[in-house]
Amino acid sequence: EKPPNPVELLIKQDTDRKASLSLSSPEERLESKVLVVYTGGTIGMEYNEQGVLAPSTKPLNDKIRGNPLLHDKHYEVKTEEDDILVLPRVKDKKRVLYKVVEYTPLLDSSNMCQADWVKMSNHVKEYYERFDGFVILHGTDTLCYTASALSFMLENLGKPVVVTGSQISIFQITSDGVYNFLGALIFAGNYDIPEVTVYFNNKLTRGNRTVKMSVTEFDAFDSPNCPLLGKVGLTIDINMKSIHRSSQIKKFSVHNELCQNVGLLRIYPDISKQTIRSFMQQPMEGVVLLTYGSGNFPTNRSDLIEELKLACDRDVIIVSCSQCSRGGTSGTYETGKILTNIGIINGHDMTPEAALTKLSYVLSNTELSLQDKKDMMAANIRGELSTNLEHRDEDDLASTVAKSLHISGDQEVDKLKKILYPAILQSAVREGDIDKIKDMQNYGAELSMTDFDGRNILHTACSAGKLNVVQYCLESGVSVHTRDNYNISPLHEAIIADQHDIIKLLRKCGAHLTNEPMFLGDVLTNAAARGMVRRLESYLLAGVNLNQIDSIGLTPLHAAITNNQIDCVKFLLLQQVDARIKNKFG
Ligand code: ASN
Repeated sequence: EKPPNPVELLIKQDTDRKASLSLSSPEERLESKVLVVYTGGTIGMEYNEQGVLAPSTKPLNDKIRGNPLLHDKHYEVKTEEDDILVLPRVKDKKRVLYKVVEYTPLLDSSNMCQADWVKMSNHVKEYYERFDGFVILHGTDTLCYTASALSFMLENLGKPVVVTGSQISIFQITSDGVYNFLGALIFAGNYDIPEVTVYFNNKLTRGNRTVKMSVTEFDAFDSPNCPLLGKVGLTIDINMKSIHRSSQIKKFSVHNELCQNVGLLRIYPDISKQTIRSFMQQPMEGVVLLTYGSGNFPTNRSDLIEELKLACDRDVIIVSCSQCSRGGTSGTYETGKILTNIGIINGHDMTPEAALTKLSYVLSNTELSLQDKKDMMAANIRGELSTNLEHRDEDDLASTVAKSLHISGDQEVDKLKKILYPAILQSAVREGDIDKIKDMQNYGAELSMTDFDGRNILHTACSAGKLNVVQYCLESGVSVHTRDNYNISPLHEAIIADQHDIIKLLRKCGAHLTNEPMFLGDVLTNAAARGMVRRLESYLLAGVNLNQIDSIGLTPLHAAITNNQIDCVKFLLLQQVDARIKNKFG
């Protein structure tokens, strides 16, 4: 074995945050990685010999590599990932490095089915820890079904998944594809939006709220019952309050079984009893009934009601959604009440695509009782529906302070909020004062807000060792994946502070380090050389391999032995024994 050189050990990178500050400005230093899953769609189509559009035989990767808007060939890539493309610099944003995985065959989205959603979900799972965000390039025709399905299948999602496509192929000069793709990459690589979203024509919408509105316009999608999550113009505006976040302390997982026995039935005047009867036949298990207006159904058709009741009695779950795009079912009319009376579920303002894919998802959860499944269909689980629950009225602290400072105008007050709220929140966090944090939420503060250093309150809670605040943050959906302007994540903070209970809690929520293995090797040998046993334990709890070699090929054990750090040697040897026992006996 190569003898370690103590001088080299000393000049290795330090464990504190200065170690990651080797370059000058944050923009130059910060990178994020996005995985692009190219499934097909017009974006990569060309006219074939029959004169109709079909997936092109030319690789999209080559087309992208040759487009200076989509690839900066001068940027020096240091990551260990292969086939990396680089987005040109966008001011104040992280440099987005991305990799494209291309499906064979590429599909016109009319050919997509459940098996394709499973394939996409599994791709996100496979690359989840190595990438910061995901873009799915998809045909527009069934894009809303896919986005809705993924929103349910990707459980406890903590990273952005942005679905996009185009109306005109990227192989044509007038294509909308380049800008849709660019925007999707920027959102996936830069923003704390841990949802399945759709980015199209400068708008970011929630996937399970999105509907295709136009066959011909670039502005093809909308989310009529949910505010935009983001908008691109001269500035990029994010609607932080509307972002849906998982509030469970659980790791990301994929639910990749779906029930196929579901259907959509649109009611129309004079629909026959036979139509309903045959539609409800076995093996049908779940039906989305598209009713009139606010969920209304003809009360003068007892023959139809009888058929629906028979289906409900056979445990078919029927969910009523409106045929109108704006608004939802509410049971305001006698003609609506009649459905709830026989056991039909109120689907509120779900889109037909969301309701159908949610039914598939819910029905495949075989461990749930029938009543649980019905309750889940009526509840909001991924931001897909709004119930009539009353709205919390916020006393706006910022407006009051603005008044006393003689500041007016929405933009100025917003600016004040961005300075004031994180500062007050951060001090409440340091004191471990959850009540104060809750007060701030009532004043309109968003817990996921970041300060000028890109840090959220989870960063502070971790470094200050406030376990109660960390727990509260995670239950409120604050992301464990946000890296500040120095590339530090909350998990990294907890490691530097040797807060073992916090590290364990963060890990339960899927937190992981994103540093290249060699960098971690340097940090580990450095800690071992200095006798920092507790630090080594912190890294172990964070999921790091303690046998990782550093940039000169040494393991932490080498470093501990050379530097006579007996406690570290003991600890590292014990870990190796433990690992062997685990390997042998499971
Ligand atoms: N037929 C195409 C598709 O859905 C439409 C498009 O992508 N604009 O794949």
